[in-house]
Amino acid sequence: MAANLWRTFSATIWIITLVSSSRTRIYPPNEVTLLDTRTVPGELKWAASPSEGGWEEVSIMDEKNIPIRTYQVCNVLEPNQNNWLRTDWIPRSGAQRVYVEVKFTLRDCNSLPGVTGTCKETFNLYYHESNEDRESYIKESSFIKVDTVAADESFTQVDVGDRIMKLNTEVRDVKVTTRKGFYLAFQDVGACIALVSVRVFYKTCPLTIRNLATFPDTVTGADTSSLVEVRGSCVNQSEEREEPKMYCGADGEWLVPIGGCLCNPGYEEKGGACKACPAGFYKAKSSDAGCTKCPPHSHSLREGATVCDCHSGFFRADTDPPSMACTQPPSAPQQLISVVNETSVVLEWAPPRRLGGRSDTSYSVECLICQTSSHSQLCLPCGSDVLFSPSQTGLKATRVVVSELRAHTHYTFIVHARNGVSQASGAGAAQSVSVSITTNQAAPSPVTSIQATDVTRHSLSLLWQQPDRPNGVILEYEVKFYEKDQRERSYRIMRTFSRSVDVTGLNPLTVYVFHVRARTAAGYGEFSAPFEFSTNSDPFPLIGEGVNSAFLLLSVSGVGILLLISAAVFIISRRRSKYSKTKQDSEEEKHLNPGVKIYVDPFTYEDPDQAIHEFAKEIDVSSIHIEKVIGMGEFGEVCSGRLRVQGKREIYVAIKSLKAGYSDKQRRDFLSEASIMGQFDHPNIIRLEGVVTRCKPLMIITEYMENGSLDAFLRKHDGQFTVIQLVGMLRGIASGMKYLSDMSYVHRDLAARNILVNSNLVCKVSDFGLSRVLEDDPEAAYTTRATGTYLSPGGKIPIRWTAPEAIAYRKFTTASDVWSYGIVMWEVVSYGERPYWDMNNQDVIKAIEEGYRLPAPMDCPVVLHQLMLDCWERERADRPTFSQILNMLDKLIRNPGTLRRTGGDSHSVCVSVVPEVCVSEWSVCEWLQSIGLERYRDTLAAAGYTSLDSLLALTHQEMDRLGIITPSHQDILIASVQQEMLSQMQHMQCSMVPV
Ligand code: ACK
Repeated sequence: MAANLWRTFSATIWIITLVSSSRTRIYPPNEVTLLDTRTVPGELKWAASPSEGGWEEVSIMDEKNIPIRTYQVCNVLEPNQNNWLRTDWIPRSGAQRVYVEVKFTLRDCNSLPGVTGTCKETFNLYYHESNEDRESYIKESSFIKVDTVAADESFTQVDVGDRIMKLNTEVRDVKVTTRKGFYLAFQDVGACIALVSVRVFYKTCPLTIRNLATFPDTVTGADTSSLVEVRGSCVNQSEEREEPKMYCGADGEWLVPIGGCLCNPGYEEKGGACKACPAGFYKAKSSDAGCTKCPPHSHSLREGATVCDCHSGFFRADTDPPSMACTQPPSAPQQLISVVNETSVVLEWAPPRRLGGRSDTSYSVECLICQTSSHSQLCLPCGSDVLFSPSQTGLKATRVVVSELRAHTHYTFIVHARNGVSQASGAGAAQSVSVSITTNQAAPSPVTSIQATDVTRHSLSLLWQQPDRPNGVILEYEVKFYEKDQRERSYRIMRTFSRSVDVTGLNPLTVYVFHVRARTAAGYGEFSAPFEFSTNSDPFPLIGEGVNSAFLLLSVSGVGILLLISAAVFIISRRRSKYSKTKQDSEEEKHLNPGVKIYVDPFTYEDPDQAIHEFAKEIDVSSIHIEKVIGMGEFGEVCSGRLRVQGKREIYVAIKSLKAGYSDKQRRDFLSEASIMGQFDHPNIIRLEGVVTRCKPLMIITEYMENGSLDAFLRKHDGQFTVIQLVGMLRGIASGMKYLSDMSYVHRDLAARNILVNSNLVCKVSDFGLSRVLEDDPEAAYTTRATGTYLSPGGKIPIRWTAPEAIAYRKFTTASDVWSYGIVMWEVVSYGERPYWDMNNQDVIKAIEEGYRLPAPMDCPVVLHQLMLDCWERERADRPTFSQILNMLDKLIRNPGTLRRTGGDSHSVCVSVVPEVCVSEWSVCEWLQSIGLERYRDTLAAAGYTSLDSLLALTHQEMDRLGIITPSHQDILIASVQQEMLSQMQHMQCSMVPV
């Protein structure tokens, strides 16, 4: 009956309700259809339960006469209907939520007679997830209900008659995430219903391009509220600006675009893609908005240019942006003018005529020092000492001051103009203009380094270097000094021709400030910066305080001419004696000489312990750390170790100890060395640190000398030093000996073995004590009458080092120390050779008596051997003093050229054009060389000036007559000859050397 009922209405229904259908249907772009009954060709053949009398498949025609499948059921008259219709297995194809769109018609129960209680107007929709696509029967219990679907519209008989469309469309969605696919089922519980079409689909967010990033077709999430985060990828010829991202919403809409991409350089955005810039355009950076026309003086021939190329002759600097026009280097600076002021010059110029389209023009100044000969000009770069203000390169202003130039010198200055493209435009592109100038005379630059040596309580010697830029011949130095505390309220001035001066009459333990300046014909230069030196302290009572400084000033500043004249007279009258008898034999005089400290013989003390405690500091033995034995002395071992006195830093020391079982005399003799040493304070005398007398063994602690004794040291380093180094060592010894002689101390055993050398090659006189010469020197020998020399019995003498008068009758004086010093010189220059080699002592004494003297060691400078011979004068009064020796060595150090001539030379630097009248230490030629005026050698020789004496007669008129017309040369000749005569006053001799 149900079937009949349905049939009663069905034909009419289909005609009026069907929407257009076709096999090819158009769906919304964000929906992917999994099943559409209207596109299925042939029968659907879905499973139905019961298979008979329930859902029935009915094929009908749509309005286009295309057959479609429908399912119908209309068991409205029978109660307890439970008719199931199940679709085929639908693969979910990645979908997570599927939509079921059901189009159906439903008969209004009220329009059916006699169905009350049995007729329903709804049906139920179920789903069941499954991997299985062949489930044969409908297992109702495995289905989950999606919803009860009621019709929005139902129709009646009347409706049908009116042909009003009553098709219902209901859509339900369901999450399907657990299996590969699912089944849908429709449960009818007693309605009159026709399922006209069923469509199953899921939603996607379709492929899209947003902000130049492509986002792929994306299946929506499982829940209605879920958002799927999707990362986009940049379109061709673009790069990521910021990670492109969007969210795919459940309804298939893209939401919240973030980030995006930018077209690469050379490309611009057009219609969501990146297109190449056309020729004549460029885009430099991806962030640039779009392609831009090439800037002036540039072009791009190809598409996709990132920068435009410069036209020929135009350039772009590395730092120029691509948007900047191409430019050119500047032309040369213009109108360069120079204003010379002594040794500086102001250069000014006008900017180049063409700046090349840029505003970064800068200038640099090249400085060349030029010498012009008749044919050519030779220019070399100026030294780094030339100053440029504000700078030499990178100048923005068109003016520079060049200073510190040499006086009277030709310079060429080249001003280069350049800008940012000078380099890019190639070498030589810097345009330039030049000017040549000659500097004027200038005063000398300041002296930059001053040293103090021979510092005593009342005096010191200053040494300094010639100024870096003398700017002419230096005629004189002026030394200004004052007590630091006094500032410049009262100062003293000394003048000297040499680069050293002995400053005397100073107060002890006082800091003095010294300034030195040089004078040339152009006047005085600036004073040097201040140099501070302190005088020494003195533990002794003074006999007469202070040397008369006024006298010293008078003598040094060379009130001169008067003195010189008397000096000249003196020289002539003393021609046979080169060295005056000033200090020899003068121990008594010393006591009378005010201001000179003398040494006190510790044996004059009744109690020798009193002397030791007056002159030596007692050291706590706990502050001494003995490390190793370094030798054997007469009284016991010599060790090295460390001394730490409280409040002072730890120092290395040598420790001499007195071996056990000593006699009183030995104790006294041992300690006498410390009592003597303790009185001395000089950089070339070994320094006493103190003594240990309060416990045993007794010790004498002195400074440690790393290189040990000089003779062994030289033997070890045979031939390894320069002559200047050797002379430096000799100078140190002479300085120490001068100090000792000034203190009236006679050493008696001066020999290289008694000189100690520290790590700085500083030589210090050591080995003091009164009995030692007679006792502890292995070189000391008893002399006998067989030598032809008389002496009191019992004394032992180091024959090879001792002057004949000391050997003969024990006349030990500073002059005999000078003899020994001559032997030390020989030892030093021969690198520790034994004097008189293996001759025996008697033969040595005999040979000396007969006039034999040691010959010059190999490579010995003539001047040094001459000085040795002077020290070995038979007459002790004819020997030089240590002060003279020191002066001589200083002079040699200052003029190292004079050391070049050795006995082995076949020819000397200076070849005399006329025989030297007097073979003094300076020939006229050498002397002229030392003052830089050897050019006048022939002129002076031809005029009969063949000795330094004769040069004293030189006057300005005489020099004018001889053609020596340069005023500064005249001045220097006169000044220098006076100076030389002063220093030679006591140091000139014309004697042959007996060999
Ligand atoms: O030639 P040398 O190494 O130097 O051997 C002798 C040894 O002790 C015996 O006199 C060395 N000597 C003496 N006094 C000192 C010192 N103050 N510093 C270093 N070595 C010293 C000397």
